[in-house]
Amino acid sequence: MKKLNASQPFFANDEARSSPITVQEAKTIYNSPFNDLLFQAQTVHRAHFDPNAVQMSRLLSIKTGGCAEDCGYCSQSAHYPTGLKASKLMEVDRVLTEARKAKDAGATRYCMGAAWRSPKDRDIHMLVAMVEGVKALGMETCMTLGMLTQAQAGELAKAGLDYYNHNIDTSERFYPEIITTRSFAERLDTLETVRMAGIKVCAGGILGMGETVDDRISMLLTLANLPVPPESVPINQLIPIPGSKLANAEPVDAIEFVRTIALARILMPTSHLRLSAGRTAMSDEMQALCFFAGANSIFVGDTLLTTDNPGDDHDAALFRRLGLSPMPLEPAI
Ligand code: SAM
Ligand code: DTB
Ligand code: SF4
Repeated sequence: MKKLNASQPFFANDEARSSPITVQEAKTIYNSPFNDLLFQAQTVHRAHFDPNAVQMSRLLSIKTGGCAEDCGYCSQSAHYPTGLKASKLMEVDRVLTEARKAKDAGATRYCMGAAWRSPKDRDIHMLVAMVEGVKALGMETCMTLGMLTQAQAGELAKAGLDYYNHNIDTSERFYPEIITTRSFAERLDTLETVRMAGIKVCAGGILGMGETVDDRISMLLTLANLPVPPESVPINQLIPIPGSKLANAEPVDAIEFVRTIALARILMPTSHLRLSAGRTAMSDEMQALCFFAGANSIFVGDTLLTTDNPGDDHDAALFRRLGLSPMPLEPAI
């Protein structure tokens, strides 16, 4: 077993490395002394990113609630009495008005989410118009719409969609305890469809659903060992939704959360790692540790899809306290 040694950084996706990283190797990294783990993660982080720059994305729910899937964590599943009102697909103009506000507030990526198992072909022309409109504002575009066919992914790619978010959420083992209306394998199929269409992949998961540490490690290994690791990896802390299956899930331990972020950074050195849902429940100190462990992206603004987010004032104060600055958009080549 490879021993973690702070003076010999362990770069999982090193060019020199030909074999995928093993479960045992990942466990060794995860379980190393906290200071060694964080030093290692920060070392990897600095080799690839400006350590004080944080990418800022903004979310909008373009179609809310009434979803056919039974995801146990979600406010939008029709299977649970969460009290959320369902709505139709939002008009393109309204989406663009909201995107403009997000850009003015400093966001560089606009992420549009729909509570669907998969989009209907008849909706694609509106989705295409949204992507084109947001791109024309000079922002990166991201969508999360459920499963896609090859043809749908192709249309969205042609419109200029930069990223597609599709989370694997947890380990393959634990997945059926959280969602029964679709499989882990279907999730991976959609990720492949998106990749083949030439869209960048955003895929991550949720901590705090009752999974074990081994499940978290397994989830990260699945992501890191994809043929090409996701360019963007959102790590969400469960926001417990009253009425949902996971309303009373045991909260994840903060140190374990930070360890998971550090392992994700070490396993996926060049991916943007997003400290996603759940920041309202985190202290500034915990968020600071997450940034030190290699998180370098957040959702900004006072709402996520259907739940609260810290908001611009709080985040501006946090950035000031930590000396962080917004990551500029890379110029398109
Ligand atoms: N319907 C699409 C799908 O499931 O792929 C897109 C929207 S869905 C809300 C996007 C992701 O948000 C989920 O995969 C899950 O990881 C995350 N999410 C949803 N509800 C959450 C909650 N209550 N707490 C934390 N993360 C959540
Ligand atoms: C992701 O991993 N987190 C975002 C985004 N991808 C689409 C969604 C978080 C949703 C939090 C619960 C809500 O607001 O409904
Ligand atoms: Fe539907 Fe997505 Fe929520 Fe699952 S996570 S219930 S697919 S909106």
